[in-house]
Amino acid sequence: MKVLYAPHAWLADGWQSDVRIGIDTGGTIRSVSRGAAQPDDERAAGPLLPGMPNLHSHAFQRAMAGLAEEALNPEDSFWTWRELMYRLVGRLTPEQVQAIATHLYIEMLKGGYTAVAEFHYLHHQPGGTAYANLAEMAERIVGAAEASGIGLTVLPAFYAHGGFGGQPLAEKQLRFKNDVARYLKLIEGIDRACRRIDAQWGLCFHSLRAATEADMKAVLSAHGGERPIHIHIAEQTKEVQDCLAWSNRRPVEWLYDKFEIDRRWCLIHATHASPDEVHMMGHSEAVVGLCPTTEANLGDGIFPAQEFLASNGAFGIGSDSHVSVSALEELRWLEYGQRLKHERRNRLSGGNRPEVADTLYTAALQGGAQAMGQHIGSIAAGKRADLVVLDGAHPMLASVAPAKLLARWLFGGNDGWVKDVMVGGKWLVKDRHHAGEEAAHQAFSAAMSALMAT
Ligand code: NGQ
Ligand code: ZN
Repeated sequence: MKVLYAPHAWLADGWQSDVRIGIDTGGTIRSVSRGAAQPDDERAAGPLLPGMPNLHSHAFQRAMAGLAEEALNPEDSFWTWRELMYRLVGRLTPEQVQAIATHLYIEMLKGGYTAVAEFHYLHHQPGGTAYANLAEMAERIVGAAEASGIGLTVLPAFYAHGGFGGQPLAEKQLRFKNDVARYLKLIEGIDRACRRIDAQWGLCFHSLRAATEADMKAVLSAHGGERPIHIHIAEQTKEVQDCLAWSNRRPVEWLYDKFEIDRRWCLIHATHASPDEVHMMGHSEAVVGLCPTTEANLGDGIFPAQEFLASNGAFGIGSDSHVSVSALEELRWLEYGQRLKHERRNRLSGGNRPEVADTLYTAALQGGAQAMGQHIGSIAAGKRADLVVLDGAHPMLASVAPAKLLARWLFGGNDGWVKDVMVGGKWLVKDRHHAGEEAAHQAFSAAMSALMAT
């Protein structure tokens, strides 16, 4: 058992000073107490926060971040971006996926994320033939998590159709394809790989476009447990229109109609939710997975977050396509989207917490932890020791009252203020450096050169 002393730490009831955290050799927090530092204590070099869960990632898309920002068509949209994304999908090898993901996960750690839920749908070879090892691609994701040390929940996405009502897939989508039987087989391989590094896995349906009601029911009846269940939903108005044309219901409405939506569910985006749907989601225990920088980048629209929070809704954040790999930037843009929409300031504050940053950070920790299905998200006994230390010597932080620390960082700071990062009791980032970063940079650069040449 070691003890980490922090001059200021973000506990369930807000900032506390002189906090001593007992961490066992397995990396779990065993005690949290108040008191002066003892001679053997390790000292955090600044304010201590729980690390942020990143509840939605498509790791391979990091390879194209910033490379699809060229106006090629006056109607450029999510759907034209998707065509560019599919070009990348058509070329990636397992080695490249691992190199991209490893590099990305190290970036995530430095950006304040200590766990990631990988919404994984690139399963097979180009054309759709399975790899000799059915779980080859998923094992590359597990390998990346292992090399970086980040906490992982793998979400193998079920993807069998190209539109509502079981439409066939396009050729370029065949790498994603499984039927229910092969999907369940794939999960067996993923379960084995996850056990090796103490990662979690959950169930996942790519979208209502990609899975039929029968598919979803078959998967859910094979795995009825407590695992998280993720799905993309209502990100685009076209998806809402297609769903209405097909079923006479909106996507969120359809989902709540057909399934018991409980705390296992994480609804990714839910951008175009009607007031009734906002109410339904808010009054269920599901988490909404918001990815503000990707949603902005893709021109999705703005989620009604203010109304959702007023309905008691739970949310977490994800970096999704990784145009930004920064917990701070997701939270900041979540709030800024609401300000731009409502033409007012300080929109997302909750309960008795007037500081917007405090509400954003706490809510995203809680929602993220739930959606990952892991014992993380707070500095408390029984939770994994996933911690972020801000640079206490930074003049912008050193001069600020403890109650303003989070706001100072989220609205006035940047990722460079993240100094040290711990996952499961191990320091992975020390003084802004990760021990694996040089090797990861090299492998990433090699993968990028090869991709650019094809
Ligand atoms: C994805 N990504 O699966 O990677 C999706 C786009 C789709 C985002 N929505 C593809 N950010 O939804 O069909
Ligand atoms: Zn996504």
